[in-house]
Amino acid sequence: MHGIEAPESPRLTVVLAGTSSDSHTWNLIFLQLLLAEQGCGVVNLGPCPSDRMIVAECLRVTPDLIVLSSVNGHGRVDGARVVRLLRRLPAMEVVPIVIGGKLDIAGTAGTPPAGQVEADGLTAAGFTAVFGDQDEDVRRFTRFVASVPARACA
Ligand code: B12
Repeated sequence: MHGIEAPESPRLTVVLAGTSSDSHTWNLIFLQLLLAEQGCGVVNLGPCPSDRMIVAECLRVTPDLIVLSSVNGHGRVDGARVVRLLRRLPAMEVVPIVIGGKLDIAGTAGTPPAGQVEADGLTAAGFTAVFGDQDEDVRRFTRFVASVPARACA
């Protein structure tokens, strides 16, 4: 996806993606703008990227942060699968990887306490942090992004 101004010297490089089954797009535009506002350069893989594409782009870009977004409610399954693939790679062992949005089809959205089971499952699969779809989740995400250090070798 193109057309959103990136900062000239990004503080962080972020790979942003939907999940393989998820065709929702405005969530990704929203997150790209939010991340750009925080001084991040964003490689937006768009909706429905295959797991293979996410893995290949993360290896190519070597981002400071990977952000997955789920809106169709399958993030709990699709996200867990792709984070396990990423965490198997030595280059992706310690990179912060987060997921947020609507993580299940019941609308519990990963927000504790209602979404604690989803959040715990996704953290156990390898995510550094899990966010729901509420305004408070977006605020928490913004604080999280501000706390991520750029890689020392960048
Ligand atoms: C537009 C839309 C579509 C369009 C998408 C077009 C496009 N190119 O984007 C189309 C028609 C394709 C579509 C299809 C489907 N949709 Co739809 N869709 C919507 C709708 C109306 C708006 C979504 C939107 O664009 N919102 C605007 C963006 C900016 O907000 P957002 O996506 O909600 O993202 C916010 C948060 O979720 C959060 N967030 C998201 N990701 C992340 C990540 C992080 C890290 C953080 C912190 C926060 C965060 O922040 C964002 C801003 O607040 C919603 C209902 C609604 N009013 O929300 C349903 C909705 C999302 N769709 C839904 C469903 C079920 C489907 C389908 C399965 C329907 C079907 N049976 O075919 C398919 C799924 C297709 C697929 N393969 O994914 C459900 C999801 C239910 C759930 N997950 O619990 C919703 C909620 C409708 C409903 N009430 O049932 N959809």
